[in-house]
Amino acid sequence: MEDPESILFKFKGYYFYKLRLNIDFLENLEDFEIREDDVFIITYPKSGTIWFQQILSLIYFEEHRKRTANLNTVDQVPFLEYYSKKIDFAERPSPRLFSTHLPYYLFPSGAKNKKPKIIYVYRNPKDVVCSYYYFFKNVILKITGSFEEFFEQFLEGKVVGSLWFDHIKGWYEQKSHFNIQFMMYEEIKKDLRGSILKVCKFLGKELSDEDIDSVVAQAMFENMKSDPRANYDIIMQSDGVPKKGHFLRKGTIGDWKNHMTVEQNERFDKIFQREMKDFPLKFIWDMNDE
Ligand code: PPS
Repeated sequence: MEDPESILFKFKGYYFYKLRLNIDFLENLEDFEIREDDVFIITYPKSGTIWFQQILSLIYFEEHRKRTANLNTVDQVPFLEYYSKKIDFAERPSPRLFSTHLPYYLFPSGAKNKKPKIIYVYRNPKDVVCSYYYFFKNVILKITGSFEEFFEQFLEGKVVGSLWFDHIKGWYEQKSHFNIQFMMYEEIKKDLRGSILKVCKFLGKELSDEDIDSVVAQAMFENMKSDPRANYDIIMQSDGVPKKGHFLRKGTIGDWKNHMTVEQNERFDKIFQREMKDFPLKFIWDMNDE
């Protein structure tokens, strides 16, 4: 297994990708000027970030919804701390849409006063670790090791996003300081339309039934996977290294059962029970779970 340090950058106790990290920006992130009408998607990696980028872009941009302009989702809802193109955020018209993997304590402090809308999307961490493994193996191309090795790294928090448990608990415990809506990947998967309506309500966006139909259709896994504006393949190709994988891999619930051994699963359950004791948000581990 390649030394994880070769792709990681540690800043104030939290691991970032070195690649495309805007380090100057990071140093000044605390003071980044927040607007009241900004909207943020916050995720731990591999929890539905690009899915929600697509959903937000479709909700906010009629030209995206109606396909009248050739918009790349990632440019419509750019990452705060990573860039595919350098963007002057101060010049961007409101409402600005962002995505980020930041932990609560690195988030711009102005958010506590300005109360921009924040959507925190979380996913069951067994599927996160599987999705993450394939991402490193086939997309980032930096690990040649086994799932077992990656699993250990994930449990140690030696991955981008650091410890999954700290990320979600941190945001949840701090929720009263923010205007934040928690959304579960698995619920979105099971009820895409209902989830989009819930998000529209939180955002104060009223779309016609026809517009909602269009958002739902274009946010479905198969449709995103085949849409070059939404599937991120363009970003993967941009560093000139041929990749074997895709950001949109399986998009399902319970793939962990195909990867984790009984022993790994039992260990994970024990850690989960210890770390998430009294944590009130629900988790779904299987497609058939309610
Ligand atoms: S990243 O690298 O952190 O931005 O990755 P992220 O986008 O958070 O997560 C990637 C996983 O989300 C799945 N995905 C979807 N699932 C269902 N429906 C739709 N429309 C969708 N879009 C993205 C994607 O397939 C990755 O999960 P896996 O399990 O690897 O397929």
